[in-house]
Amino acid sequence: MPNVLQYPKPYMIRPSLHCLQITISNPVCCIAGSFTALSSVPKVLVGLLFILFSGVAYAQQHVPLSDGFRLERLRPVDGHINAVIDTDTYNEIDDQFAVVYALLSPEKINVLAIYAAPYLNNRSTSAGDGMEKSFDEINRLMEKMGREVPDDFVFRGSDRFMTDKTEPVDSPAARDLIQRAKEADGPLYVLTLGAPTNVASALLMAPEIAEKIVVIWLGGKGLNWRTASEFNLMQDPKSSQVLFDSGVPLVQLPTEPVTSHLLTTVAEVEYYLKGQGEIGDYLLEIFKDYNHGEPFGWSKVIWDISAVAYVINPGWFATEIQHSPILTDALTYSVDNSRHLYRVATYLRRDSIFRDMFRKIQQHAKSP
Ligand SMILES: [Ca+2]
Repeated sequence: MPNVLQYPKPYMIRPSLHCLQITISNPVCCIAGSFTALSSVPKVLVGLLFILFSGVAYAQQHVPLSDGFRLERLRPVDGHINAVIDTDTYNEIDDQFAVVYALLSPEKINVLAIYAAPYLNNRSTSAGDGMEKSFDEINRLMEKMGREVPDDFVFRGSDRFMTDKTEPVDSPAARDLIQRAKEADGPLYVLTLGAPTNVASALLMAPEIAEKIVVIWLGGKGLNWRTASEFNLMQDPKSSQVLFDSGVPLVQLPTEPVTSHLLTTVAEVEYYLKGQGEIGDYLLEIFKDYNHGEPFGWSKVIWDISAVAYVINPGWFATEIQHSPILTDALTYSVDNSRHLYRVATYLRRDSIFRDMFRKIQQHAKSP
């Protein structure tokens, strides 16, 4: 007979689903599970308390915000907001649309600063090179919009990805975000359009800014997808884990199956943007240049405009409040219903978003 059957049944702790979920995130619960072998009531009670407080401690190890406070910050955006944009602008061609769209929406968004984010793909030789190319592209966009770049408006970000989720990458962007967050009267929205290295680093360098910012992140896949992995998340898994673990008020806009609806075509972009000022022609040019293959029947997702559209009109999105997932090292989601809450999008209205963006670029071209 196995020894376990000899223990008195009244004192056994059957591992509940809740305990198993905590065990995933906190190995100390495995120790707590060993109390199954104990045979006195007080020890069992101590074990239960240990399990309970272990879970609470994990959920709050980064930022001691209450879910009430977090839910208030996660309410759909209403009215005029202050925002910064964190963008890997040159990694492909969608950040450019997003930056222009945000700057042409002053009725809703007061853009305080733009941060260059790192990326590494066939349009860069390293994460740092990608950040530099993004920095140049932000300034190019400003020039083509006929805008002078104010001092302290465009900042270089991380020159590398995080290698450990306790070690931030210091950068002018991370420092500016910390300073602006600390000085902000109301919530500062951080429109995060790439690998979240800059934002996660700022949260590690100054965890208290979680009380002052709301992160709107285009990244990861939907919670029911077979993997969480996509370009923004997989480039810097450590910073992505920080975002999900930190407790910062977070709105996730997944790629598939949500922002993947933001498809457009050469025919459509040409119809609405050709001849619509220097910036309209530039956006058309980079859109057409992006496809070096067969353009017949081709469409392209302009992912990043989702984060801008969300703060302009959250009514264009369907969202849910969920427990923040655990992003595993295998880049899958794990569930722990003792974790803090966040908001995740499940659907968006593609036509309303493109209609608003195309209209604003046309109006800009007509303005003196
Ligand atoms: Ca991007």
